[in-house]
Amino acid sequence: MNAQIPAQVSSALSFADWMAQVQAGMEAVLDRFLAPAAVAPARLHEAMRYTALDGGKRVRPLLVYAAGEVFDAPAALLDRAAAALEMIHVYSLVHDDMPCMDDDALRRGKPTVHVKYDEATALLVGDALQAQAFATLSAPVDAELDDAAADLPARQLSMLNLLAQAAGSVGMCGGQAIDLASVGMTLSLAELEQMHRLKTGALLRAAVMLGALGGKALTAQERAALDDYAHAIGLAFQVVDDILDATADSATLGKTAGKDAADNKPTYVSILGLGESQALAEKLRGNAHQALAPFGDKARRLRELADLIVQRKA
Ligand code: GRG
Repeated sequence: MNAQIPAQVSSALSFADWMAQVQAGMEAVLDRFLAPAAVAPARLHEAMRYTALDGGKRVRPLLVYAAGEVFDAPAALLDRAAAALEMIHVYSLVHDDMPCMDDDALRRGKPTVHVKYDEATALLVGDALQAQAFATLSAPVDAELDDAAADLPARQLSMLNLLAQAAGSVGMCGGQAIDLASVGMTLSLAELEQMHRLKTGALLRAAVMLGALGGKALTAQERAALDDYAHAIGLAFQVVDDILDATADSATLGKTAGKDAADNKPTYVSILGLGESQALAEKLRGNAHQALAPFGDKARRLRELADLIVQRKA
C-alpha cells in the first residue's frame, strides 16, 4: 500500500478528498514500518503505536507527497520519507510533553505517553521512533519499483542527510534548546523567528525538500523557490499555532490550550497582538503562493496546504 496518489487520479480529487486519502494511506504506511505490538518488547512497541498511529493532522507527510507530485518522485521513496518525518515529529512531541520539558498531559486528544505509560517508556518511545525513522528512510526500494532509476540510492542518501540535519542540533533540537532557554525572557521578533525557524520550521522545510529530493534533480532556482515557500509556511504554521493557543479551547486543539501564556513564553501574539499576528499569517500565505509561481499547476497541493496551514482551526 502506497500513500502517494497517482497524478491522474490526484488531479480529479478535491483538496479535502486528496487529503483524506493521503492521511488514510499514511496510517497504513506507518503501520507497515512500525514493529507489530506483539513483538517483544511488547510494551515499548505498543506505546510507539499508541502515539504514532490514529492521530494528528499529518501536515508534514501531506507536504512530502505534495512536493513529490511536483517532481514526479516515486511513491516508494515518498512513503519512506513521509513516515520517517512523521516518526521524528511524533518523537519530538512525546519528549516535549515530558515533565522535564513542557509537562503536558494531553496530546492529539489522548493522554500523553508518560501519563498513559510512564516517563522511562516515553523517553524510550522517542529514542526508538527516531532510530526507526532512519531505518525507514534507508529501507531498500528496488523491490517496489518496476524501473528503479540508477540514482535512487544517491537520492535516498541525500534525503537521509537532510532529515538528520533538520532533526538535530542545527534544526529542531537546536530550536527546542533556544525555546527552553527563552522562557520568561523578552525576545525580539528576529530572535523569535530564529527559534521557530529551527524548532518548527526545520521539519516543515524538510518535508518539502524530502518530497522534492525524491524526484528528478532540482535546479538552483527550483531549490530557492521551494526554500522561500518552506520559509513562509514554516513561519505561518507557528504564527497560527500561537494564535490558536491564545484563542481556541483544549477540546478543539486536542492539547492543552493557553499553555504559552501560562508558561510565560514569548509568542507572536504576546509580541505583536492578535490582529497583527493574523495579518502576518495572511501575508505569509501570500508569500508562499508567490514562491510557487514557477511550478504552475503541479504545485496545486502545495498551494492548498499553505491555505490549510493558515486557515486551520486546530
Ligand atoms: C523535544 C527534541 C524536542 C523537540 C520538540 C516540535 C517541538 C520540538 C515541540 C512541540 C511543541 C509545540 C507544540 C510546538 C508548536 C508547533 C508544533 C510542532 C505543533 C505540533 O504540530 P502539529 O500541529 O501536530 O502538526 P499534530 O498532532 O497535528 O501532528
